[in-house]
Amino acid sequence: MKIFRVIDANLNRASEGLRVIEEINRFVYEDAQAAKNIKEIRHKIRDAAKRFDNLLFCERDSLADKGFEISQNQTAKGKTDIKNLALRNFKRVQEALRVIEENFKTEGYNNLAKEYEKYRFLSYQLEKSFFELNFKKKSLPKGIYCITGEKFSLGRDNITVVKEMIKAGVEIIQYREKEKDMEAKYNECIEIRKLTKQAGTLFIVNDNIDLAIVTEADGVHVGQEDMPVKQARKLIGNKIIGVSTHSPEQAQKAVEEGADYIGVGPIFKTYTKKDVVDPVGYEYLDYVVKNINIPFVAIGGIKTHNIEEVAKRGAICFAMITEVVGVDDICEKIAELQQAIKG
Ligand code: TZP
Ligand code: MG
Repeated sequence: MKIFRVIDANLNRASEGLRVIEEINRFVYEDAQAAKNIKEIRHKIRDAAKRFDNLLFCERDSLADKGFEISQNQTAKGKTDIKNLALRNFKRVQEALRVIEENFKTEGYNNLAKEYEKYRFLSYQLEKSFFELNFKKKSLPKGIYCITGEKFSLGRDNITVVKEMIKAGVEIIQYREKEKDMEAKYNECIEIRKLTKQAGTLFIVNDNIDLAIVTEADGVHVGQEDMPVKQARKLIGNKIIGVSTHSPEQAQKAVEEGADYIGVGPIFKTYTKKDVVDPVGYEYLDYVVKNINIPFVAIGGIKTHNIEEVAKRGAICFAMITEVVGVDDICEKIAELQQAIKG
């Protein structure tokens, strides 16, 4: 039956397409879970028609395929990139599954047709998450971006302070700790990762990319003296990379190199950070609002009394250390700041 020749060709097409996507997930994005998901559907697609294996083989006559030359010509055309390669292969898989489904239907194999329809819908979902995960621009949450600073925390440790921040409902917390050794930082980050995961709060590690990776943080924040974004990206893959910037040139460079967001500041004088550059004032903030098209967070000396003005100039995310960690009631302070942002 000729339909088995069609089905055979399209089973091969679907599995090959999936294999290409599987390898992209595995070797390019090093996303073991996504690769596993693709592998599972690839096997299911094969197994569902297993009882027809003999028929499928008998009908196969690849060298006599009249379409071979056409597809060879198409393959020869131009170069592509990973995004395109993945997209083309998802489409290829979906088309092949549709063909299998329709052909089984014409012969009355309705349950099988339904099964392949299910795989086609699954592949739409996998396509969506692939592109969301690997190509969607990441955004910063609106509102308060909390940063730890144990020595300003009125004797409380970082974990206690983080718990208060989470209780107050902040959506992003950065672990910044300049005094402790790696082991102490690692232990704190593991605990903070657990707490932030439970709460659905983004967790960013300052400076140490290795620490961000091993503690499964959502991302890293690097300064101008730290590892450049391009190299950091190679290590941290698809996770968030934020970069501190103090000038239009640094902002442009961060965008070109693929940062997910930039820190803009210090807007005001701050005594919290050692070797801090002079305040950049509103001039640089205004430049970023007008010219930079990735998310940014304003930082440096932001307090209840000046946050409204920073917001009026176009900032929607505000990072603070002392204003938050240095008060008795962190929840009350966050509520006060959130109110002040609204003006
Ligand atoms: N980067 C620029 S200013 C700054 C950092 C980490 C310190 C911000 O601390 P504070 O207490 O909110 O001024
Ligand atoms: Mg740094």
